[in-house]
Amino acid sequence: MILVATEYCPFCMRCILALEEKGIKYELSLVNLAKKAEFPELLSPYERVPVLKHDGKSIWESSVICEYLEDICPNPSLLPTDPWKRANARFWIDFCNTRFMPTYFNLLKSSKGSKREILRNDLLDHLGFMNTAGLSKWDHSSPYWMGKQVSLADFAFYPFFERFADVEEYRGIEISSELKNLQNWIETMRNHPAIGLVSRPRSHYVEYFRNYYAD
Ligand SMILES: N[C@@H](CCC(=O)N[C@@H](CS)C(=O)NCC(=O)O)C(=O)O
Repeated sequence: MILVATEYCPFCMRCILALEEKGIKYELSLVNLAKKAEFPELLSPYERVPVLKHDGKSIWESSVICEYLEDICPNPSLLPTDPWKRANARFWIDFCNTRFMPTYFNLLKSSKGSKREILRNDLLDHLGFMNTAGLSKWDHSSPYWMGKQVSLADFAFYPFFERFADVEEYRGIEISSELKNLQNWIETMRNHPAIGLVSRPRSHYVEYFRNYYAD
């Protein structure tokens, strides 16, 4: 199994986390997207990575790749067994893909001005919603997004909190100390074994993203 990926890609990180958590043997093929015209066969139909190559077939889109990994390797499971909880995990993955992530990247790409302020407030609203609607139902003995077990919902969101220094440092976003559930979840994830394999210090992201996002 080969995962075609690129550095600093939160979507690729989701797949790496699922592969690592499941203990699946894979090869990581890192590509340089600046030269993507040279390897169209390695990209998705949308000309993106990650792409998973397995048994001569290709699978695209990080959320789909993660569900595929769940299908071919159900143990350890990264989705709850209860159908409602399973649906709930998928709701949060959808929220991450359709609300949280676009706001996050639009804020980073925005130039100074009122549009940036709107996006800043939108991202803060999303963080509040995640804190109260997503994470408030669990206590400290159930610290992951869906409870006691890490799941694909954790792996959908975490890559954005791994690099959160970019919105903090360059767009003035702060996770309020009142968002205790979110703070606890971030702490839990930072201590999760698979995260140790992909994480870098905050200062690394501040430096790396300076060229892209500093005004
Ligand atoms: N919805 C896709 C998004 C993947 C994506 O946007 N990947 C970026 C890298 S982080 C990419 O391949 N961009 C193509 C480019 O920069 O040319 C997924 O979840 O896999």
